[in-house]
Amino acid sequence: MNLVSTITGLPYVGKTTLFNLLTGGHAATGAFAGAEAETNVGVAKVPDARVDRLSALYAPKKTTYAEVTYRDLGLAHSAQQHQGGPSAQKLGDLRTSDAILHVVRAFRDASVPHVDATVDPVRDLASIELELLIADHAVVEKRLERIEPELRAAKGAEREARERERSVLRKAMTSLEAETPLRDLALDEEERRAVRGYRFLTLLPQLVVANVDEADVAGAEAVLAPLRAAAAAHRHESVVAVCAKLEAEIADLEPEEAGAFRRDLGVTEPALHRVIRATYDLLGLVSFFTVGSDEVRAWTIPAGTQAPAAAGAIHSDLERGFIRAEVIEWDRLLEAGSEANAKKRGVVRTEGRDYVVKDGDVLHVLFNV
Ligand SMILES: Nc1nc2c(ncn2[C@@H]2O[C@H](COP(=O)(O)OP(=O)(O)OP(=O)(O)O)[C@@H](O)[C@H]2O)c(=O)[nH]1
Ligand SMILES: [Mg+2]
Repeated sequence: MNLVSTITGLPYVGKTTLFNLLTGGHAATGAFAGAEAETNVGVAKVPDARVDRLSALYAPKKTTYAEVTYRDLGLAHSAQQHQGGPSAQKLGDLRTSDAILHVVRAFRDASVPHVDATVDPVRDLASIELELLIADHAVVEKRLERIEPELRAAKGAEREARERERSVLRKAMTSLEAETPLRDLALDEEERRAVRGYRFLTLLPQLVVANVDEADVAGAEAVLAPLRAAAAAHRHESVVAVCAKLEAEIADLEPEEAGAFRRDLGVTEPALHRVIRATYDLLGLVSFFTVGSDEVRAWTIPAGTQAPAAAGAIHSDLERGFIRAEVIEWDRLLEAGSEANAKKRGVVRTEGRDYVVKDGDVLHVLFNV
């Protein structure tokens, strides 16, 4: 699956700095750089030590990591008079995302201006959230008006579908009027389907990235506690801290120097890794692998996916003609040293259509079309 995560947030909070870090890009940064600019788009490889280890074992022609597409799209809030709120086009771009990566400024550095004069991450989080609530509210309001004449004209199954839609929209309206994002509504599968086409913004999972000061990277908890509390009030929302400026400096170093620098700071891994992993966790995604001398590759599926659908992530033929899958956990394969040896040891399992693929499984799909 091709995941799209959109980086958003107020002006000058470090969105483009983070975007460059995640995607290895070189988009222009600096306060005011992106306020009116185009949306940057780039791809991040999902770092995965398991892929590295499997690749070392197979020495394949090609090693393919999972990927996440990141977009960098700034939003102003309505109270900023010179901006007049987010444009319809930007909101439209946001609607086609799988997740929102909301950057909030926690760094104090007075040399970078703040649109609301003071540094207050919890306030900023709420102010962008409010723009998204307003945008969804406008969609629901318009649709509720139009659905009435449609309902009067509709019959049978069509009428039932419209009635279901109206009932979900009314629930959504109540939620939005209480300034509660739609992801907090416990919609069942049928209700979700009824409103899927509207691509509500507050239905998207949200990863909050607190861009902290250099001084706070090792002990970011004090800065994070109020943000975590704000995020914990909602479903499908979580918080990670990074210091984008520092990470950008480290990214320019040679790997050895970078490692030593990180150790001095007490940071164990690049922010990139934590941000991407948090995105996966938030979206409930897992990885499985395929291996061979041609290619070692990671594939992304929602947790709980059964073997045929997982095979379909590789190719639709594999889903259509699915017979069975040979499965082994990635670390057991490494222990065994080869598939042949793993089979001899009896650690390769044969699984059928009902098997739920686990994070870290190595799959070999047998199929017939
Ligand atoms: N001190 C400090 N400065 C930062 C940090 N992250 C970004 N900056 C600075 O803040 C300014 C804005 O950074 P950008 O990455 O361009 O922010 P942006 O959100 O993309 O800004 P616009 O696109 O213009 O809205 C730049 O001068 C960055 O160097 C940080 O963690 N600490
Ligand atoms: Mg920018």
